[in-house]
Amino acid sequence: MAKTAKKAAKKAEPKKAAARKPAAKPLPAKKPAAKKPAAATSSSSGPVNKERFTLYGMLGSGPTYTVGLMLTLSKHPFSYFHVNLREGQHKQPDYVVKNRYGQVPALRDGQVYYVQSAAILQHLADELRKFDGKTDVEKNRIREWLFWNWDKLAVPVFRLRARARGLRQFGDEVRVMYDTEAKAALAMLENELAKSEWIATKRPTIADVGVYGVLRYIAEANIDLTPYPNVSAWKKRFEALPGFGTPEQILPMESRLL
Ligand SMILES: N[C@@H](CCC(=O)N[C@@H](CS)C(=O)NCC(=O)O)C(=O)O
Repeated sequence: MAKTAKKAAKKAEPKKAAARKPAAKPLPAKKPAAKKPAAATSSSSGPVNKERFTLYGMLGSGPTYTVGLMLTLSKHPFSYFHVNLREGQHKQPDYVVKNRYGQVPALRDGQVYYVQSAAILQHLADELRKFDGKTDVEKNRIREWLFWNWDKLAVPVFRLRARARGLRQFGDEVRVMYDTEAKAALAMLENELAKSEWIATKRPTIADVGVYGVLRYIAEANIDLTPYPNVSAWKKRFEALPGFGTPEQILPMESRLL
């Protein structure tokens, strides 16, 4: 591991020592070890704690971008730890304790690591009260779209993109299958966006963030959005949201500690 990355890893680690202190030890003047860190309680109305979040990921990763985008749109600063997938850092024991699936992204919030970008979006929306649903019906609709995104859209788009970048090899038959699946998902989305400006509610939510995190890469999957004018218009609307940034603007090439 490079020197800067080692330093970054050390700083990004939550302070485990305090949490491991035996509860029975008499320390009346100090806070109880198990207390939730103040960092984990800040919300949209509370003070911003810039040490609260560390995002583990890499620049080329769509799911990492999705999480970085959500934090940026929510105007919440975060530290960033670059995970070197080429060197297999995501399969090393010190990373697998953060993400049991051996994938990026992972998000540290206080002392807890969250994984799976859709689940991370949900956690951030609940905690920061941004881009969230305001009623149970809205929350459920948002969840529905997040599941749909990974079920129907993300997999074919990311597989096609990986093939185009030489990261995955499969033949033309499989390529056509993914292309057909991606276009069927786009047609569905096109139809929905004829009825509403945003995907799940009348406001932008994490459903939009999750879907944008895939459609950002649609051209790299060699799919033209021209036949989907509602999707194209929604994409432009999303890019005009305050705080929006491209992957290159949001994710650094190297670790960055706040
Ligand atoms: N469903 C996961 C997908 C994460 C994922 O596919 N990450 C890729 C990078 S974009 C990865 O870590 N690949 C390495 C591997 O799966 O071994 C999420 O949304 O977080």
